[in-house]
Amino acid sequence: MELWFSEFHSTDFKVDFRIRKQLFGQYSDYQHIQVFDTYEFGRMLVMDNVVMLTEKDEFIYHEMIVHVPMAVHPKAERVLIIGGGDGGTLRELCRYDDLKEIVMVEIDSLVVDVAKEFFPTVATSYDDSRVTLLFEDGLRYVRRCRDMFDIIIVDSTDPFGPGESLFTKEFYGNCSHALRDGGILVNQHEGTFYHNDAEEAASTYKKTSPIFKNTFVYQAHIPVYPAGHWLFGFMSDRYHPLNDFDPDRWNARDIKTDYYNTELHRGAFALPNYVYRLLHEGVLLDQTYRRVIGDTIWPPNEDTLDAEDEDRVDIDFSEVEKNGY
Ligand code: AG3
Repeated sequence: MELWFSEFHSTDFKVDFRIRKQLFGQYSDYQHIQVFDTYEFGRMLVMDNVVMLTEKDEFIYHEMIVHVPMAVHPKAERVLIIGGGDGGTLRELCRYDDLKEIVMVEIDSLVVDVAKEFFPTVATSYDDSRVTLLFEDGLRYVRRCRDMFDIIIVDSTDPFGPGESLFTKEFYGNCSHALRDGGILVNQHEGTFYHNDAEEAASTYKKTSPIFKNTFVYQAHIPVYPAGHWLFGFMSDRYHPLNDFDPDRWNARDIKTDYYNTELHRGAFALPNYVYRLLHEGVLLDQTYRRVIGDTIWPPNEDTLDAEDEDRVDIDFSEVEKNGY
């Protein structure tokens, strides 16, 4: 019998992974955690039915969430990771010899246990002497911090369940206080293609841009995440991700990477027009891609959303057919 795992990227679209074997499945106090051995992507970590990482493509996400801020900050010494229990972000950070301290605040200790047992190439750095690991709620932890970190990296789940509080104004405000002068906050910023992810990406940008002087979004191609395209947020009161970025300084460190490089650093901040529109004007791709199906419009617009069946005959679909919205 063939075994498949499906993740729904929208109500009407899913991806399927063919599975060799389920290696782990358990409810922690916070979420359902599963590990699968897949044919295409190697081992895969799934939380609440959402793919967190696979062995084959995790390098992209972890390199991009770490090396972009590290290549901009001229002298980072203390870094805070919120979430990140699988250890991938920590692994990339530990490659910087001049970091003095890395604090990681993960709410769910089972994620760390599972990563150590099933993902030895990801959870490589828990024994590094610079690391302090705390099992605690990230929001509550940053509330108590003032001027402590040069970089904060929010490596969270999607904004549902345990990750939800890490997408609030309160959390971002507290992060800005927890940063030292010239600090940088980076977060996983959701996707832009499917409705729910796009709404979260737009709302995250809306919440963070009033708090920091520089708020930018950069992108990466991540095959297993929805649409294979994911965003990261870059926020700082002092540093600009391109004007203050020194490629020679980073290249001199001679860190071997499989995705990140200093050319790509620049390119990652160049956003497609529809992404720009989403972030700055809140326009979802769905809105520009309306179409007529039978006697209705999908996705629904104001005319059709509340229309009773008998009213539909009065709706003029020609505009939608012509313009797409
Ligand atoms: N954290 C971001 C996961 C987002 C995935 N979303 C999705 N598949 N819908 C990944 C944790 C890796 N350290």
